[in-house]
Formats: sequence, C-alpha cells, structure tokens
Amino acid sequence: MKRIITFGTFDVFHVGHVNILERAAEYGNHLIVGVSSDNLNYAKKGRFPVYSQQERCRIISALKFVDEVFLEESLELKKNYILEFRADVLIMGDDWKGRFDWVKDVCEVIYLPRTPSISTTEIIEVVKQL
Ligand code: C2G
Repeated sequence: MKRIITFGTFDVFHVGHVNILERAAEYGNHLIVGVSSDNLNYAKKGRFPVYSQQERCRIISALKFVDEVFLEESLELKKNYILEFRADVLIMGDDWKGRFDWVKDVCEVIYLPRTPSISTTEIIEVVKQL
C-alpha cells in the first residue's frame, strides 16, 4: 500500500488541477490532499481565494481518485502532515521544484510537470474582461 500526499489551493478548480491529482493518484493506492486554508492563501498570495476553504475541500473530496482531504494551515508544517498521514511520497507541480526537498528525510518527493497555459490567475483575468 503506497500513500501519496499532495497540496494546493485548488481555487477556481480547473483541468490543470484534475491532471495533477489524477497523475499523483497513479503513483500509489491512496491519495491524500492538503487544501490550503483561506488564511494560508492570504499569507502566500495577498488575497483570499474566490472559493472558501469549505467549498474547495468539498470539490476535492468529490473526485473519484482522491481518498482523504484535510486543511493545510501552514507551509512549514509539511513534514508534520506527511508523518501524521503516513505518506510515502509527496507530489507537487514543478512550479514548486526544489522547494520541498527539505522533507526528503521523511518521504520521497516528486515534482510533476504543470499543465501548460492554464492558471487560476489567468482565469480570473479573463472573467474580469467579460
Ligand atoms: N498545477 C498544475 N498545472 C497548472 C496549475 C496548477 O499542475 N496549470 C498544480 C500545481 O503545480 C500544484 C497544484 O496544481 O501542485 C495546485 O496548484 P495551486 O492551487 O496553484 O496550489 P498552490 O497555491 O501553489 O499551493 O503547500 C503547497 C501549496 O499549498 C500549493
């Protein structure tokens, strides 16, 4: 049994999010997703997400290849979450390449290529122009 963990805000859910979660799930038998809290998102990006943490958790929980969802309150707690959920592998998109190598003493770390040409920020800009 191989347990995979991944993290993200998953705001304005789009196909790039589906792709990374589906590919992450293929690396093991159990996919755990840490959804960034509203406050963590504000700290990282200087704005609150469009969708609340409850809504974002509900969307991620509804995906057939996701087994467990929890709220990620801090980037620095990554190692604690990995140990708490007994994850064997951390998977992130390669926009985070190298940034979580510091957890390599507790699990394997894999960065997968991002889906090109789609992001929440771009979607927000497109919608603003309508
Ligand atoms: N992603 C992707 N392709 C895109 C957009 C996003 O593969 N076109 C991936 C990201 O690389 C990330 C995941 O989808 O692995 C979630 O992306 P975001 O919601 O932007 O997450 P972020 O705000 O970067 O939060 O602890 C880590 C953070 O919580 C990650």
